[in-house]
Amino acid sequence: MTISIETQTVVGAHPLDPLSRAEITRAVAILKNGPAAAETFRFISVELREPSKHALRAGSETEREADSVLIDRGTGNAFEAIVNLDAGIVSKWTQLASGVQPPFMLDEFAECEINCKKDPRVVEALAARGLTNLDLVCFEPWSVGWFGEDAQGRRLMRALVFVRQDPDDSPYAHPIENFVVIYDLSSGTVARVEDAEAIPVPAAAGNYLPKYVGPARTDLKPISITQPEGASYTVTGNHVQWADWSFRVGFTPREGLVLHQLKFRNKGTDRSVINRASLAEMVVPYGDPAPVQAKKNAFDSGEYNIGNMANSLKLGCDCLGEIKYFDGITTDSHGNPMTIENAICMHEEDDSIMWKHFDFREGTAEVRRSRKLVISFIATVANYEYAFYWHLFLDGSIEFLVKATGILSTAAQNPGEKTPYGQALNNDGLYGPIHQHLFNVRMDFEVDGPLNSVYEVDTETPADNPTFTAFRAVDRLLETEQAAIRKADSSKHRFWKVANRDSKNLVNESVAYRLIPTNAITLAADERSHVSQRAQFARNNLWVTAYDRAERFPAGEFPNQSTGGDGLPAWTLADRNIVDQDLVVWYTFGMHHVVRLEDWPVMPRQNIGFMLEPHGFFDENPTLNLPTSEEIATNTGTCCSGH
Ligand code: ABN
Ligand code: CU
Repeated sequence: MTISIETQTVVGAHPLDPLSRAEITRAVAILKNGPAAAETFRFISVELREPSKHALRAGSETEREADSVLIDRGTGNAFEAIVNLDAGIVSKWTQLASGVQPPFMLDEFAECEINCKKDPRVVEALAARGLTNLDLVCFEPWSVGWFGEDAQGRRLMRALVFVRQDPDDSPYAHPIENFVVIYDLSSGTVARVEDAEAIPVPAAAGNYLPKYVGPARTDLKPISITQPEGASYTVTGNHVQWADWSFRVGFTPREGLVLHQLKFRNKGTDRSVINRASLAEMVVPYGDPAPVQAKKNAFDSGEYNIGNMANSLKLGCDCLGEIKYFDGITTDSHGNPMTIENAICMHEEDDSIMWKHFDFREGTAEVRRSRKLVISFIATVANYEYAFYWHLFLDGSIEFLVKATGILSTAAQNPGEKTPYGQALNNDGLYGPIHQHLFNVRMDFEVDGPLNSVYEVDTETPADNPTFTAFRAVDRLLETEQAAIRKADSSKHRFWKVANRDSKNLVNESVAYRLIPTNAITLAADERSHVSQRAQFARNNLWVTAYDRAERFPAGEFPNQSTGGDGLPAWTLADRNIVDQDLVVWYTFGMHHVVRLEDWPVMPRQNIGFMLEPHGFFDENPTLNLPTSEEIATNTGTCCSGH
């Protein structure tokens, strides 16, 4: 079969712009015309292969290339391809090692549920538990992960099962405990039904829809955000300029939102801060040793491609104000471009005060308001929602914030029992097992240029301390990758500083940004657990690696069904020098989720995040030029970038 290949590439695209629909179509056609000709090929992802940053820095001509991951459903083999869109060729085609399982595709979720419902063993086992209306039964396909069993090259899902009481009822109130279906995507059949001790399905409902919870309160007056003169950002394609900040917006199926080339304008110069920043991995391990619960650990990003799960955001609900939306373009499993409209939202928010001083001698006050630019996306990963926000502030600080919401992944115990490994949510046997949400953000820092170093800064009391009042911050240079595998330590008020030792500030110190390690949790599971082997990135809060463009994801390129050791633990074995190097900082943080009654039936958002702050990057407070609120109200829009 010959497939016509669109010859047109997009003229004028920036080298870091995500692939357009036309480019995806062309890449897929080139692959289908070449090594992926068989009907059995499915496309896990087709995304921009970012040009080398050295080429970008040098301003060299770069080619438009696509990275694609594919799976041949005929053989079960997985492949990686590089497609050169300018030359119209597949420039690299690599079969992945047997057992490597790329992330799941969206239609595999649907397939699992449909085929589970058709399988006579499943139907019979459910009937034996008194469940005969399959329309109300929900199969929730998690990855099987890895628990020491050889999957023999099979691509396997582990479907937890829940039942609704009516079509709008929340299934998570009614888990069918000790009932799991292992579904084999390689053969398209149920591999086995794991049907152990039946526990009565909790009957009490746990609904949040208005039709169940009754009328909403009526005492809240509208908050209207108006920006009569529009927002203060300028968007050109995917390039954003806002106050002193500039950056490019990217989007990938694996990471969702990506920030590129983040710079801050200071004294007329755009100074680089971070070359590339994104959520690089997540893991949600459960601490309950009950047989079904002990096998729950979701690598929501690496197993399911969290960018593919991005919501189309709605004005007035997800984001408020003068919004600029960016679409996220990804693919369905046949390689058709799929546009997630309004996947990324960008807007300005008032942020209370930036600085103030009341001169009590004169009785006068100077106060300036802070505002932040918010760039965000929200992903639904089955039961949970994760809303990811980058906040840029006028003083050069940066926040990464995750709002975790959605619905607990629940379990059932016999009525009257109370497991110590979870929180009873009602008196009907429903409970929320204890678990963690661990995130890892990859930050390719370029503080005033690519060559940076990282210091650990602890506050210490000196040995010579006659007044007993002395304490001071002590910098310790982290010289190699092994030395830079660190944990936060609040007893030492620890933070980390990314410095450029060739760029000095007013007082001849290296300019730097600091990472404030808030929400600095690590894996609670024993080191000998399978999840701890597979998610080693989450055993420590800080990792620093020498830059290598192939090193993208901290649990490895393909964590689905991985057996562990890939990613950060493997790369850092080389123990490369990280002093005055092009380096990448990886920060693990998260939420230790000791479930509470208030998390049910839908969880009020929990905020989890960290700050990056300039630390001697500027010579003084960079917001002295902020106008007063009165001045902003009369601003003609002609003033004042940099000072
Ligand atoms: N939130 C865990 C999860 C992810 C994907 C599919 C099922 C469950
Ligand atoms: Cu949780």
